[in-house]
Amino acid sequence: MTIDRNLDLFERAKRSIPGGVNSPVRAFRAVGGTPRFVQRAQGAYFWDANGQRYIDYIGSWGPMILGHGHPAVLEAVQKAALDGFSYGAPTEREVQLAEAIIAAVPSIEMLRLVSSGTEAAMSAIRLARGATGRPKIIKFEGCYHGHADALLVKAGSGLATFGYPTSAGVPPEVVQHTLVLPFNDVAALEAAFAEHGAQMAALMIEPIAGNMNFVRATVPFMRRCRELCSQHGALLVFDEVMTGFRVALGGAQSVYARHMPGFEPDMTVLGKVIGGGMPLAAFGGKRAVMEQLAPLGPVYQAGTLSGNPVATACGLATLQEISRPGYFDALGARTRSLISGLQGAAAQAGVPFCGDSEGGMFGFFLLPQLPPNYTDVMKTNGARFNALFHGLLRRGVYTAPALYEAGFVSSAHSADDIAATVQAAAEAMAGLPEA
Ligand code: KE4
Repeated sequence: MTIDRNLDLFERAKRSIPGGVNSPVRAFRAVGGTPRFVQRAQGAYFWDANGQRYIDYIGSWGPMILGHGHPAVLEAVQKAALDGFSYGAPTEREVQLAEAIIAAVPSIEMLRLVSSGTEAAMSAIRLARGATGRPKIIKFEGCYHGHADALLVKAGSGLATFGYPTSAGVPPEVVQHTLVLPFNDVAALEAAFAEHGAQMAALMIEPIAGNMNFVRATVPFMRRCRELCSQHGALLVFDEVMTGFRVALGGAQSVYARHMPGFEPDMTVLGKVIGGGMPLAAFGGKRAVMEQLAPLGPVYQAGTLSGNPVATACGLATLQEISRPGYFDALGARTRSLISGLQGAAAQAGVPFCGDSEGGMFGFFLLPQLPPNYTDVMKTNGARFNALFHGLLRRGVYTAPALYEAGFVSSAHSADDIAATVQAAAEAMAGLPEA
């Protein structure tokens, strides 16, 4: 009888780590089954505890845009580690990384490096409140900005009422200033600003919402976000932890600027790709706002490992590789070929399917058309999604273990990997349970 080392490790892990994982989505609770414990990864692949190879469309939830173990990144990390792991003092490489990010994202004049997207988003909210002297913030249903208390909120009863905590341990008064609105709903947005505009510090949004799979903010909706923030003196904060340096070198904001010349958010939150797989994130924006941060200004923010010298080496080497001419054109074409291949397989199997992608980020739905908001995303038949997930997994294709998560293609994914994935999907779709 063959031993399943993933199962053994999962049972062992559950004895010392809550749920056996260090982040909930890894536990496969939404899709069922046993999480794959990764032994090693290289390029577009990882191998699990049983030695089974998978084509990896998660890539650490976005950071591994070059694929695992890119030689130039590996060399940079190995070299940096020899010079020391952490100093708690400034280094030249932090300045180089800040300059590289600022060069790629024109809306950012200054930034602060931190260690996670949660920390970056939390700090951006505090800074927005400190800079404006206002308490209230808007977020959108289906958008996730990390697990800071003020952002663990679900929509209130009425559209313009404040939210309720989504987690135990968050007292209602902590989220009393957080308004949760439906994504892509201009009327709800206008009502919220009409009622609370004078108190509004910030509107935080995932421009392409990867935490409800892949839902774009429409251009008219994004235009109103920008207009209403400007009109009421609130800061428009783009959470580009997932989309930054993933959908384009300039992030999703550069995609919107193509439709609205001159479009810029006031602040941007970054993570994932800028660390290249090491713990590193950032938040940045206009100088006048950023200079409100300690030690210059009254808004406190700090971190022992912020700007860590090994992480900045990893991030800088990653950004250098993805800044090469034509990198995103090629990555975008490869990702589109995956979506069109899956669409063809679904049509062949008579399965309702739609998908979308931008750069190296994609999403697909077992729905006839792209959903504009979280309510519609969740109309997906969960049993069918889970059957497809496991059908792909059994065939060595690792996609997101939840229907509200996005997928990621790296520049290490070959045309053959895409073809193998489409073939696996065609076989898996042929046997899906009825909707
Ligand atoms: P972290 O604290 O996990 O580094 O970043 C939080 C965060 C902030 N903003 C956006 C848009 C994000 O997508 C994330 C984290 N993304 C999830 C995937 N949906 C990370 C995976 C996980 O939670 O394990």
